[in-house]
Amino acid sequence: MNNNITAVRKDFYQRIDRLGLFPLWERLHNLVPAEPAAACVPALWRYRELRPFLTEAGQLISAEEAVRRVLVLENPALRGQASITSSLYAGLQLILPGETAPSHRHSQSALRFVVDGQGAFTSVDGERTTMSPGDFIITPSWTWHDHGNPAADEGGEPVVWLDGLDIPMVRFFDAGFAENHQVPVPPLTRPEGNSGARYGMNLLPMRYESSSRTSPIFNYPYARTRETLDTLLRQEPLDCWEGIKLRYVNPLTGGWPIPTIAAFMQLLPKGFRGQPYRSTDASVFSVVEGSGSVCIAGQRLNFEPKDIFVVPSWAQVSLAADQECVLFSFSDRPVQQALGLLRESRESF
Ligand code: GTQ
Repeated sequence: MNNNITAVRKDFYQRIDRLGLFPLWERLHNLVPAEPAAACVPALWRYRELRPFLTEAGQLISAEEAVRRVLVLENPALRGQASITSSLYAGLQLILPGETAPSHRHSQSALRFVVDGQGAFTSVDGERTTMSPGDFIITPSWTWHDHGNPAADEGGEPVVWLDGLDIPMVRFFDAGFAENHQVPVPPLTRPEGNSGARYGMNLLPMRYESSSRTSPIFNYPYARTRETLDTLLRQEPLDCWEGIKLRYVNPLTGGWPIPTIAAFMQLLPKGFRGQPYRSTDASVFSVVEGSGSVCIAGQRLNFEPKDIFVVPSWAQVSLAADQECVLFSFSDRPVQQALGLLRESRESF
């Protein structure tokens, strides 16, 4: 290019820069890429490696003082942003016997996926549910919630769960509010199991109408999920990409359990070698049972139970199981679907 033109343009760019302007033509391809250029990268957290640090955090600070004692899983390419993908947050929360994480509420929706230990409980708007490994539990936007654990002499043991929240999404919209309850543990107003009986049995109370966009079930227990996967493994053809994969559902609508977050559970039979696929919804996986590997954009990562890994948007991914594997995952699929942005592609080797 003519040197003079280059210099004249550069001068122009400098003069408009002062007014907070820049020329689109210099950056158009970055702003409107031919395909997703994900900001996040593939990553895996080995539970075996990080568990001792959770234990240490448990000695460092109480749940009461911390409010939420969580080690946040930050995507290596998104350090400082409390994000595991561009739109989602994930963290591992520890609650020790006898502890209380005081009640608060916020615009952000949360899911809890129980990873280690059992018997802790979470309360949502006056109803409590007890946690077991593999349970998928929801805290809807703007509902009061506290967490607790029975004292050691009442059988309490350390419990760890994976928190998944739409924190980056709500931050993107600058739409977040939060407040603390006046008391750490507000009184219970319904018996345990009430919402499961009301909404979780393929039946609904007459004249029930909800204004919430979130599923009225707040614990989807693992025992039932596991049994369903097992039955379908014996009765259904395997999907070549995903094995047996089910999505958690809001029984009122047939839609997603949380307006901003989809959640899934899948079973890969021993020896499964999945075909490659890609999707615009980046996914966070928590390994429930079995060991295997995931190949993400040509990079193979081996996983064991309780490990967590992340698959970026539009990265080619394939799953392989050495033993029978059960994988939980979540993504921002409901939002992409609502906006007409979701794109998927299934490939074969
Ligand atoms: O349990 O309410 O990991 O408010 C981050 C923010 C958990 C919670 C997190 C939260 C919570």
